[in-house]
Amino acid sequence: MDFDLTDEQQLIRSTAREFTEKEIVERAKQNARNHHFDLELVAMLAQQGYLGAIVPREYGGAGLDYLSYGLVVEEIGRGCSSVRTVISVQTSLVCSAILRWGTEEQKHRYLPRLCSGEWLGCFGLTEPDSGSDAAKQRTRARRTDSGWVINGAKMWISMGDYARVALIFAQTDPELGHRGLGCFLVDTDQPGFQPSPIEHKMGLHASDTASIALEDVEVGENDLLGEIGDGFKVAMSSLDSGRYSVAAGCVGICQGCVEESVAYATEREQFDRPIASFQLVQAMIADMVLKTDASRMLVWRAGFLKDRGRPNTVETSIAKLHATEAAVWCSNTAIQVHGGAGYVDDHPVERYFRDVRVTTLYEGTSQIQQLIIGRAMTGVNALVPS
Ligand code: COS
Repeated sequence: MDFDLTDEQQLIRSTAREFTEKEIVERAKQNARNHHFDLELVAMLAQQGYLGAIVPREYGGAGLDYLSYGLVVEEIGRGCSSVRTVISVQTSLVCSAILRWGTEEQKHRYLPRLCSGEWLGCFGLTEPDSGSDAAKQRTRARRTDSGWVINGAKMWISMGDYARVALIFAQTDPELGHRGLGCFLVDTDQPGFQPSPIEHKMGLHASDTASIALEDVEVGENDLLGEIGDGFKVAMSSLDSGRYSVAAGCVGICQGCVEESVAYATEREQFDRPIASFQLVQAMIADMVLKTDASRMLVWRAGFLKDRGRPNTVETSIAKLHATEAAVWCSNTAIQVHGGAGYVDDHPVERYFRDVRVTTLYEGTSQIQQLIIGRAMTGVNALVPS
């Protein structure tokens, strides 16, 4: 087993770290304070090649392997989860779906625009009444002479207010259950597509989150991704990539917690000595390191499997479950190390704590990941009544 990164991967990681230090860290605090979705920064991400990192070069992407993509996401995630969210949604949820399920025409139409940042995309799966049970879509797509008309509502959609193209999942025939779902490439520039920002979130203040009303939204014949009936698989395969990206971002938060806690504990003095000299403080830091390393190894394993085209849904769920829970723990503990100083946004740990909370909820709750892992281990599906 080889734990060494290649020279190229090391360069990709150090470049992402430098970019994060130079462009993201300071803006993160101000953007969070001002609840500002920073389009200038989004353009910089595109210029770095981070908006379509795993998309092959022929479609305008950076052509990175998954492990390298994970390294980039970890570094950006250490700087700012709101910025990391842009990368995760654009790359993992939107681009990866088009890459895997799109026709050549769809790939050439959408991927270069998404990778260059000319267009933002969003992933319209969750609904007010359909969260963990993603197959129970109430949004309906009805056939017309020229394509489809969609009516319904979506909820908790990252970048929903800014997206130029939306992947909208909709039911075409309720009798068919998840096999009736379709995934539609929706042009958001039409009156029936009505996003509104969701206010008063606990964290991710610099990220856009929308609810979307869909009223007679028109979709052309050629704007279906895959076939009718593929919709659920499109969603699940995109989430395999999205959960990986969230997990990698959470490794970045864990790493940030370690670095910030070490810096603070070695500088801050109490009882006439640095608080780092107290065993109980060292124990907190040691446990953070433990959780960071374990999470990173799980993310790398999932990336390794993805790069070899091997099944990885369960391993991705393990990485997502572990890394998100670890990041919640680490950010809470990092505040403990900082004491009162960690309760205001002078130090990033305050923002880590608020931003990370959603990661055990979105892209599949921790309980959904446990059920995916439990089903794979036991062969028993706890989601269907016995
Ligand atoms: N990739 C491709 N296809 C997949 C897949 C994957 N990772 N996982 C499942 N499928 C396919 C299955 O093979 C099955 O295909 P068939 O219809 O041919 O049999 C189909 O999808 C249904 O799969 P499954 O039986 O696992 O579906 P369930 O209804 O049991 O759903 C869970 C399972 C709970 C795992 C799913 O609903 C889920 O992930 N929920 C959470 C949703 C979520 O994360 N939402 C947050 C969105 S925020 S962006």
